[in-house]
Amino acid sequence: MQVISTLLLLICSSLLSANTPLLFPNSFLKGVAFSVHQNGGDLFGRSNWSVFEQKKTVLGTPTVTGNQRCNSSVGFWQKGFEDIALLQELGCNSVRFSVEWSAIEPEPGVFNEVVLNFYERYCDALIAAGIQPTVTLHHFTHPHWFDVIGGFEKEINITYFVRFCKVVFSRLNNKVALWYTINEPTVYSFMGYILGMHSPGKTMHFTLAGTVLKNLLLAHVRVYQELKKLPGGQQAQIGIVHQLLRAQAYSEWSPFGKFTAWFLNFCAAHKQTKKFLETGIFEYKIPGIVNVQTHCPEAPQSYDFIGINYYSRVVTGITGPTCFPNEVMTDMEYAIYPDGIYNAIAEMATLGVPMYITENGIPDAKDEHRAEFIKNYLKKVHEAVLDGYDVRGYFYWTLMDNYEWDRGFTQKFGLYQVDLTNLNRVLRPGAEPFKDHFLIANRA
Ligand code: GCO
Repeated sequence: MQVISTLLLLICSSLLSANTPLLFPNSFLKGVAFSVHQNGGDLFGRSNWSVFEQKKTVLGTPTVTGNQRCNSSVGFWQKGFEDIALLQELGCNSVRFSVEWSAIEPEPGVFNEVVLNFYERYCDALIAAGIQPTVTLHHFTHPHWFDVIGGFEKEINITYFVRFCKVVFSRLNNKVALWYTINEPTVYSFMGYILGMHSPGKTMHFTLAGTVLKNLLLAHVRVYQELKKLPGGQQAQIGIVHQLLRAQAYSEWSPFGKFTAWFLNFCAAHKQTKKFLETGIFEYKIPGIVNVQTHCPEAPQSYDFIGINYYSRVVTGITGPTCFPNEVMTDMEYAIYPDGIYNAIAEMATLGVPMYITENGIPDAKDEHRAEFIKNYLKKVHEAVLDGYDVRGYFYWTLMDNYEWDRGFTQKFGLYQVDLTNLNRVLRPGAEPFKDHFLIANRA
């Protein structure tokens, strides 16, 4: 069956010219991704990020650009239900969002029924609108009380995360198509413990960075195992979301560029994470500086799929991140690099499970390059599907402009532009290829 539908798709696609819509298989998930903290802020002011954004960096500057506060961000808790119409307008058949641990369990062991009920109703409303919910259990935020007892710095604390996940899973499982345990463990560890730019803002703590990454990966395995034992667990699709980030030197002749690329590759820990998922062996070491290791034999059997977050590569020049000639830079430190998404898919395919692009997007305040970005990246994803890679969905980051962590509201990733004075959402022209160029076969 799979072969026949791929062949049909291949024939249809080759008959279509470059400007006609890309046709994806009818079971393909077309969605957008967001995290509830980034879109709705901290409901009770009890999360790690509410504490972090009040702090100063090691240089004494505010932790968030312009000393901005997330507050209620772009109003998810108030407008989430009406925003479902925006998903429909884009032609989404799925969405990826997170559950907010600090709102659901504001005190250890005390679960907030109103918030759990909100999520239940939100999932029901999505399903009624023809949109399959997919849920991230940890997307950078958690209750401040969890940090007070050491957060993911202590392996023993994994048990609190497991308890939270079990409560959420038991409430929502029959409504959720995909469960993502943890969003980007590598980014959490790198940004939080080496660069100090994300919560908890610790800088150059290599051993803690390795320990936290190890514990997040172990937490993923534990959550997977525990959820599988619950009613509905065997049928549930549970995976992890990994940011596939690679750095490369602009010039082979620049020792600085080469060193920075090596350093970034070590800290962004793609290799270490992939090896853990493949073999269960975790090794995070630089002789004389850091040595964190573990072996978890169950890891290779602990994911039903892999979520891939892919934006671009980092090119290290003499004065900082740069791009190659003829490449176009985005508003952040990376260029538009569509070939990279194909390579990422090909590389992660060796894990032997279905793949979902769980994030891909462009910060582009002027909306100059968004259409080109989406078109070219989607083309590569489509090519990968035609080449037989088992990619089952694509989620654009993100639905609307939101709070971009340490950068506050300065980065504009949204398909919808948000006016921060009145929270009006307006579809950007650059969203067109996502809306009209990316079609699911049975809708064509
Ligand atoms: C991440 C997160 C998102 C970001 C997005 C844009 O990769 O840091 O998953 O929360 O907002 O990637 O940078």
